[in-house]
Amino acid sequence: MKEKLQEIRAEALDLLKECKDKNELDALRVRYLGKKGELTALLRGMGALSPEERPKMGAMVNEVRGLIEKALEEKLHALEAEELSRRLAEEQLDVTVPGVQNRLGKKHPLSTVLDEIKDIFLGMGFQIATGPEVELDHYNFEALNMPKNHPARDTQDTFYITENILLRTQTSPMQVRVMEKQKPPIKIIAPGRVYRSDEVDATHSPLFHQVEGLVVDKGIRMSDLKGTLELFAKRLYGEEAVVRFRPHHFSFTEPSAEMDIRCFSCGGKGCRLCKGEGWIEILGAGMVHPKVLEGCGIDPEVYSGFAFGLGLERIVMRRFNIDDLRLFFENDLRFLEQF
Ligand code: 2NM
Repeated sequence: MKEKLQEIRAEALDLLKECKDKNELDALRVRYLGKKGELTALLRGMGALSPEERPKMGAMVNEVRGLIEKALEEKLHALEAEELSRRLAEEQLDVTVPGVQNRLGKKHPLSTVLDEIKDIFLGMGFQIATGPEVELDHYNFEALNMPKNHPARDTQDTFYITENILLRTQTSPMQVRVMEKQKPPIKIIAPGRVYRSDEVDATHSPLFHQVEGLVVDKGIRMSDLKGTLELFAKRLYGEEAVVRFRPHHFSFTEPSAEMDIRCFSCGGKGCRLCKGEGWIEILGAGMVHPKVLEGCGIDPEVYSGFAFGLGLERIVMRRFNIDDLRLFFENDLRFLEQF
């Protein structure tokens, strides 16, 4: 029996040395230490021994069991260490290899100036309203005091989708939507894309951008319009900017005006930029027509307001000396990278 025990011990330790993975290791554990394992079988056979020999033999079996357990444990650690270093070698990362360089994009010049304009009005307490580019005739024309057959409609070269659905020709429909939903005080700008069926050339595009503004409250007067828009011009063009207002006509405002700034290129003497005028038109504006307020559910006897609208492209073209509006929409990197 002693010999058998030594045999098992030698064999188990030999096999353990050869063992290559955890599965083999588990199989060995079962074979030697399991319930039906070889050591257990040996213990069962102890009934045949004399009472004096039994404890000695028991102690020897337990010693061998301990040895095998210890060897199993060590082998397990060795296998795990081997596995770890194999994976570390396999998954090695060279953190010094340079990364893939992504080319950094640039802000579109229209966005640069639009963001400036938004910041100026946000700073004056305006909120920004945006809405659909596909509009109902009602919002684009009817509610702005331009009923069907109104002559002002002809000047807008509208893209119609159906008789009553169109691409907005201005962002004022957004202001009508706000007036219908919200009680005064209202103080918003509506920036966004607008569409007109123009022939494309250096100064015309079927898609361009407007920023319109609207202020409605009790006691809003023409002087509020003038003060707000002059402040806007000074923020956009610098404190030295000089503005003037000329009478004009829009169906949705009464009275109406256009605001010019003194030419920043020639100082008012007349040059190529201002076409000899000495002044450059910046925006249109006026006191919101009582019919427009009324149509939106705002009592013109209680409230009054002013509104204005400007074309973004023309302002950006003058700012950066861009002579062809088509450049904004062609996505030519040679153009876009200059800003
Ligand atoms: C302009 C010029 C003058 C304008 C009017 C309105 C509204 F909705 F309140 F009636 N929104 N925008 C307006 C007024 C737009 O663009 C040159």
